[in-house]
Formats: sequence, C-alpha cells, structure tokens
Amino acid sequence: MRRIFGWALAVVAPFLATSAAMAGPILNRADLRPGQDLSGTWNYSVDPYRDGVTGFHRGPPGAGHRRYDDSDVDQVTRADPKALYEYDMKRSPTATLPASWLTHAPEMRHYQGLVWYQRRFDSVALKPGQRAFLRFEAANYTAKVFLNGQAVGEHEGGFTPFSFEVTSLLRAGENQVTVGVDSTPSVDGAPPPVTDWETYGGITRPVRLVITPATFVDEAWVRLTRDGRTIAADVKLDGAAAAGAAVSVKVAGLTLSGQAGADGVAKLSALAPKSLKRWAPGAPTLYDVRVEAGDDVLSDRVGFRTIEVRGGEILLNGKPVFLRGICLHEEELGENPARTITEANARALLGEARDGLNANFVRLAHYPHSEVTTRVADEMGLLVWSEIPIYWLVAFDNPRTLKLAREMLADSIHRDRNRASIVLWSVANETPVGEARNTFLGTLTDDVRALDDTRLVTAALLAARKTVDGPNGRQAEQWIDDPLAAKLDVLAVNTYAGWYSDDDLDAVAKIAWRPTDKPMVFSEFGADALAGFSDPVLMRKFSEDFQARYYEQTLAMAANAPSLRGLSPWILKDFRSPRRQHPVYQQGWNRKGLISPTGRRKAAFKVLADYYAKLKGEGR
Ligand code: GCB
Repeated sequence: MRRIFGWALAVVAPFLATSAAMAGPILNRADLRPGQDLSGTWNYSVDPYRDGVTGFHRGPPGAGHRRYDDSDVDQVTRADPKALYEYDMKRSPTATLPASWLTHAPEMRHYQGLVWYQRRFDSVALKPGQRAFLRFEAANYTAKVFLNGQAVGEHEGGFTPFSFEVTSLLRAGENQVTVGVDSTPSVDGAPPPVTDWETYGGITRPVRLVITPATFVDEAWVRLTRDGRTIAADVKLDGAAAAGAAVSVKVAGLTLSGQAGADGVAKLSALAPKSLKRWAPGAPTLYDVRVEAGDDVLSDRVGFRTIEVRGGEILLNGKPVFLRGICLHEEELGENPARTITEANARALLGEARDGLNANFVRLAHYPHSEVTTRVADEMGLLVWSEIPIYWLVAFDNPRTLKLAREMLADSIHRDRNRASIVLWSVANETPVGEARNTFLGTLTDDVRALDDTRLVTAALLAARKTVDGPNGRQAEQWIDDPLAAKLDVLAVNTYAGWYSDDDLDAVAKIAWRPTDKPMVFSEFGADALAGFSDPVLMRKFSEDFQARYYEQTLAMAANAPSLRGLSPWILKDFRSPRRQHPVYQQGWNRKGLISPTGRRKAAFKVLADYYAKLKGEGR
C-alpha cells in the first residue's frame, strides 16, 4: 500500500492516517538502471513512543511539541540557540544497510517499533526531462520517506518494492534522505501480529536513487504464452509521452514492435522461434531481452517455459514433473542473521537445496522473498512457489486488509512475472475455513488469474482426518476438506502427524490420503531437532534421530497419497522465531531445519537427499 505526498511533513500522525492512495511506477529491474545505490552507512535513532510522528504531548506542532521534521539540528540551533531538539540524526549511531536493525546493537535485538534512518548522498544534476525516484526493495513494516525535508510518501508491507518520485526535490550536490520505519504489526495488517518467524524490522533490501527519461518502461512482461506457441510482451510506459509511443522488444532473435495504446501499454507478440530452448531445472536457459521506448532502454534475462495442470499431473513444458522441494524463510546462514539477502547468501541457500538435497523446487515461505533470490532461482534452475503473508489469523472480514492483500499480491506478481522459475502463486498459508476467509481468498485467486495466466495458483491448506479400519487395522485417513480447493490449480496441504499429534511414528507411515481430482503437494511437514543432539535409544523429540525417523515415516506415508505430485518439507534451515523458547532445544529458534543456523547438516538431511536422488534417478 503506497501513498504519495507533495507537501511538507509534520502533519501526519500516525503513519498512514491520511492522504489518498495513488499507484506509482513499479520500476522493475531498477538495479539495471542508471542511478545510485544508497546501501551503506546510515544514521539511526529509535523512537519508541513515536514522538517524531505524534509530537511530544500529542499537541499541535511547534516548540516543545516538535515532530520529526528532518531539520539540520546544527543549522537551526546556530540560528536560534534556544531551539529545543530531543534528537539529532547527524550525531546518532550508524549502521550498514540493508539489514534489519536487530543486529545494529545488542540493545536493538528485540526492539519493535519506530526507527528513523538518515543518510546524505551527492547527486549529479538531472538533465532536462529526466526523472528521479527513490526505490525501496523492501522496508518492514511501514515506511515514511522524506527527501530534503519534504515527505514524499508512505508504504505498508514488508516484502514488496515501492518507489516515490523525487524529480522536483532532488538537488545537484548534497541531498538528505530520511526514512521512518515502523515494525509494529497490526491486527488488520499482513502478516498479522502472531506468526512463527522473527519480524526483522528495518530496511532489509536495497534502496536506490533511480534516474529515468521523462517517459520510461515501467514494466515489460515478457513470456511464452500458455499454449507455448507465442512470445508475448506487455510493455507499460510511464510518462507524459506514453500514449502512442513506439515500443520494441528484442529477444531470441525476434524483434517485436508496436505502439502503446491510450493507457500507455503496448501488447506485442510473435510466434516463438522453433529453435527456442525451454527453461527447465537442469537446463535453465535465459535469453537477453532489450526493451526500447523513446529514450529509454530496459534489459532483462528471461526464460521461456509452460506450466499447466492436466489429468492430475503438473506439466512443465508438456511433461509431468514431480516437485522435489524444500521450504525456505528469508534468513541468511549464520549465528546472528539480519535478513540480509545478498546474491552470495541466496546462492548459498538455494545451492544447498539444489545440490545438497537434489531438489528441483523451493517454496519461498511465507511472503515474497527478495528480488535477488528469484533471479538466482532463474539462473540455478529451481522451480519456485511464491507466497504473500496471508497467514493464520488475518482479519478476513476487514475490507482494508483485503485491499492490502490484493495490493501485495499485485505488486509481487508485477515484480516477478518475468521469472520463469516461479510456477506457483500461493495466496495463503494455513487459514481457518470460514465464510469471510473463503471470499477473501477467492478474490485473491481471481486476481492471480487476471494478472498472470501463465502460472498456477495454490494455497497451503489443512487436512481433515478420521480413524478408519484399513488393511493394516485401525489407521488414520486424511483428506482436504476446504471449499477453496475448487478455485485452485494445485492443492497443497501442511501435515505434521507425529510431531504436533500423538501419532506413533510407525502409525504415520500408514496414514492414507484420499485421492483428489487435482495434483496435491505436501507443502509442509517437519519436526524440530537440535543439531548435534543424538538420542538413538529414547528417540526423544528434538533429537536428530527423531527427526530422521519422522522423515522416513512421513516419506513412507507419501506413498499412500495417490494424487501427490510434490513435497516441500518444513524447512531447509533453522530460523529465528520468538515463540520458540525451550531453553535447551530452541533458544529462540524454530529447529525444524534440515541444517543448523550455520549450515551443519542434520541426520534427516540425508534421508531427504537420498529420497530425492532416488526420484531423480527414476526421472521424476
Ligand atoms: C506451520 C506453519 C509454519 C510454522 C510451522 C511450525 O504449519 O506454516 O509457518 O513455522 O508450522 O514449525 O510449526
């Protein structure tokens, strides 16, 4: 959710309370555009009572009730020695961004609330007609941005990019950018306040000053159409000269050309050349794409593939594929992560999935992961499930929450529609069936289909269960009983029998699954284990032995699920979760990882790697 301001600040309290929403440019592939990376050293200052937003006594602005006003405190107090300031950004501590503030200083480890960030940077003068934008890949959870003392906009949502135009505010020479980031969750937000992962407040992904021509390519969606016959490109221009502008797209030896319509969008297409190599795991061919419109050039690297569901199978490029997957949170390896995902960090995690586990699929839970992760997945040839943070107890009956979720979904799809790796858009995780929830998620699935007809839609659901008399005596039967299933392409189910249930592990292997009319995926199963804790005799929970046996038995259960076309166990790596406070085994970490925080493989890693190697050997 994004709001743009054209006036001086000091009147907005609290964040996001005023101003109309306006759709700004998406600025896809901003990292390849001219401009400046604003990563690096920023000053920061905590503001736990939000004085900078509401004023000291929540009174009217003025001396003694000063809101955060981006002033240069030195300058003002030189002119007026009596001016009262209770902050001074220039003298406040510094940190390196992007990174969550959790690792800025020990006392920031559990901070939740508002933090102000500021840095100065030099800019060249804009050439006539050029435009400038501040683009944030993500700030968690709400952000309010100022340039040179003027508020330029606000954004809600910790995992999607946003940009604000600063053409008229940018100075040749020194500029000052200030951002107030508030991590406080809200009951009508997404995710809701209670989750099972660390919040990681702050500016967690890169910030760039992006310079464009007056009219520029905001998004170029380049893909192989569903039938696999045509390369199509929808090019959306932003700027006064957008309507009627000539547009061309060069890719795979083709030149697609045409003109933008009155809405600034050009829809181009050409028959795919016979020689076109399809993108797939094991052969992730990417083609250079060059988009030209007026003075603007935008480039990308795009793979071409089809994905569809037919007769209970998931077909990749027309051939059945079994998803050999694993779930991931956005958290880098290391004892003290700050949700800093560099290309190297993304490669380390995805490499462990592909090369260590023999996976061809990753579920990026529970929100859109960083842009670099999905690009690395494209390059490495991993199929991707991408999700929005509609998790557990979202305010399904609140229209504001639905609007927010729809915007997050749209922003995430626009951002990543060129990533061949993404094959599944997930609209939710483990949400309780109910009328408001069914309508809410139904709207989101319709949105996916309207925004992208070249991928499949799913959601992680919960299983129903009863005990029946089966061939092996009394056994459990599980199935999906959820009206949302009718709207999805792929049915996904999280199942923790044997961990969150009292089932004996031997009984887990016998659980039978009712067949479904669509492909089904076990989108989660898992058990905690503290790396290094071995307990082969008692097989207590939290031991590596229990986790390995749990995997063996759950994988055996998979054979009783006739519609199963993929797995993404929970989870590749132990991850921080404030609700996991067992003092011996957890210490603030969810230990369901197959590797420890520093990458040490647990016994269950080999169980899954061997299982996937066998499937791979059978050509699945
Ligand atoms: C789940 C959730 C996941 C949790 C996991 C667990 O079902 O989808 O976010 O972390 O279980 O470990 O309980």
